[in-house]
This record gives sequence, structure tokens and C-alpha cells, in this order.
Amino acid sequence: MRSNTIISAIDTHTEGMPTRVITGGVGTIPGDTMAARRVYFAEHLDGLRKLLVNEPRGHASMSGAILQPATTEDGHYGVLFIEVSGLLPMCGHGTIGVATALVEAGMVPVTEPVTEIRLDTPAGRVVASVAVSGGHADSVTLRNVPAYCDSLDNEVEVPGLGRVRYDMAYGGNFYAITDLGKLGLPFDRAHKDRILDAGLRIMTAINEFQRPVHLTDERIADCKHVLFLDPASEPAHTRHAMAIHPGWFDRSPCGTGTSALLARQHARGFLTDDQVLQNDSFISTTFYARAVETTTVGDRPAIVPAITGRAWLTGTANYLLDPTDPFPEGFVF
Ligand code: PYC
Repeated sequence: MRSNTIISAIDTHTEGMPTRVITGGVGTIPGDTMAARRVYFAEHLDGLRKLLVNEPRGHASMSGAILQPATTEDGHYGVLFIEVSGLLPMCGHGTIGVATALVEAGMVPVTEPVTEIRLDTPAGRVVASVAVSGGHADSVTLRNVPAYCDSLDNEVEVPGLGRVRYDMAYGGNFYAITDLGKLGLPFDRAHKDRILDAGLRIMTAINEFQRPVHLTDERIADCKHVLFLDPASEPAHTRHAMAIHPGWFDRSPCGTGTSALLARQHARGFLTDDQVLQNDSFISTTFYARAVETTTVGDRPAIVPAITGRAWLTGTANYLLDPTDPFPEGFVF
């Protein structure tokens, strides 16, 4: 066996969506905060992300999380979220996968019935409360970074689709929220190629004409996610298809997307106080969300979302790179 790299991982899935949790082999990335480490990683180490998420070690919808030493005094770990589109400021399904792996591998002090894990992410502090019984992580409730509604009733001209109306909200990433029915597309995976194509066109048009930028951190910008609501959705029970750059769907109900949607439901007056939102994914898995606090981001009203979901371990692995491998950064097919 020849390798100039050995990266150890615990593979998980959160309500259907993979998170490759990288537990060793990367070293400490320079930077005093996870936001600074995200910038450094993107500039100097992005080949490592590609190696881990692209084919043949990953696939076109792959995502992962790289564990790092915490950057705060009371943090357990820092986390960088990697996926095929790059490095996310925050990822909800990824955090649920990380928390589940940390408990089941005994990488944090485990207490029952609840183990609290404090994580530093590029978007800020998040806290995972893991429900544990008999050493098993049964579910995770993630206290996310503050989520806010950026704007309601925007319109953008999209080639091939005409004028598209959408709301823009932030929940750790920016989400354009739009009604699938208004595009004349059925909420049905048989039509996934057309839905994905519409999503990619919409995000391109938004980034050209109405690019979102976070109110207090301009390193967080761009719309790479379009949340297509099933028109049969109700205020407290939504179903959606989440189209993501450069061309895939979230299999999970998307933790940061659910947070953004929760902020939008509050901004529209569809939900109040700590009313629970049930949000179903394109493969019919579910996250539950509620606002546990109100706050502000810049001058905007915001909520602190708590998102509950489940993850499972699917494997452990050591990923190698043979020096003669012709694809040191994998490839995109
Ligand atoms: O769960 O936040 C999430 C997420 C972002 C992209 C894919 N999943």
C-alpha cells in the first residue's frame, strides 16, 4: 500500500444526506476563527476537499465536515463544511452528522439523556443537543446561528422561465424560496431534471441582479440554494425540493434551509413564537424546527432556530492517495 495522504473518516447520513466526518489527517488549518480557516482552506487546501467529495471517493451530491480544534475557549470542536460546490459557512445536516459521530465514537464526554456539544463554525457558534440512550445518538437538536428574512416578494427575470417571484432568507446560507406550482412544475421526482434546471437558472439570475450579502459578514454571500415549495404546503407543514449549485438536490430537509424557511414563515406571519414547523425533504424525510429566541442581525429582526433531525453512522474509512493516482483531486463526471 503506497499513499502520501491518509485521511480518516466516519461516514454518516442525516435523513438520507451523507456527511463524511473527517476525524484525522488534515492537521490544524491556520486561522484564529473558523471563518478565517474557511478562507485559508479555500485558497490553499481546496484540493483536499475535491479529493474527498469528488469521484471516485465521493459523488455528485457528496458532502462532508472536517473536524478541527475549537477556536473558542469553551468549544468542543471547530468544523469546516465541504461539499461539491465548495465550503459552506454552515450546514445543518452536516452538524447533525458530526454530533452523532462524536457521541457514538466517544469523541466528546457523553452524558445521558442529553449530551451538549459546542461547535465553532464559519457562520458562528452552534450547539448540538444529542438525545442519547444506551450510548446511541437517537436524535440531535441543533441551535443554529440567527436566521433572518432578507426580503419578500422579489422578482427576477430568468431566461427560459420569465419573471420569477421569490423570498430571500438566511439560515447559515442564503435561500431563495419560491413556489414550485407557479413555475408549472409538479412536486414529483420524475421531474427532477426540469426542477434542477430551473433552480440553477434562478440562482444564476439572482446572483447577477440581486446578489445577497450577509448583513454583518460580507464573506457570506451569494445564493447557491433554491428552495422549491410544494404548493400543497401549509404554514406549519412544508414539503420542498432543494436545488443546490452546481447541480444536485439535498436529500435531507436541509438544516440551514429549514432555518431560513422558518425565518421567512415568521416574517410572513405564518408562524409565531415557538410554533413548530415540520419540513419534509424531496425524499420525504423530516426536520422539525422552532424559534427558541428572537434577536437581530444588523438592523433586521431575526430568530434563533432549533432544528431536530436524526443521523446514522454508515462506515469508517481511511482515504488514501497513491502518488501515481492520475486523479489527485478526483474528478467531476
Ligand atoms: O443541511 O444545511 C444543510 C445543508 C446545506 C446544504 C446541504 N445541506
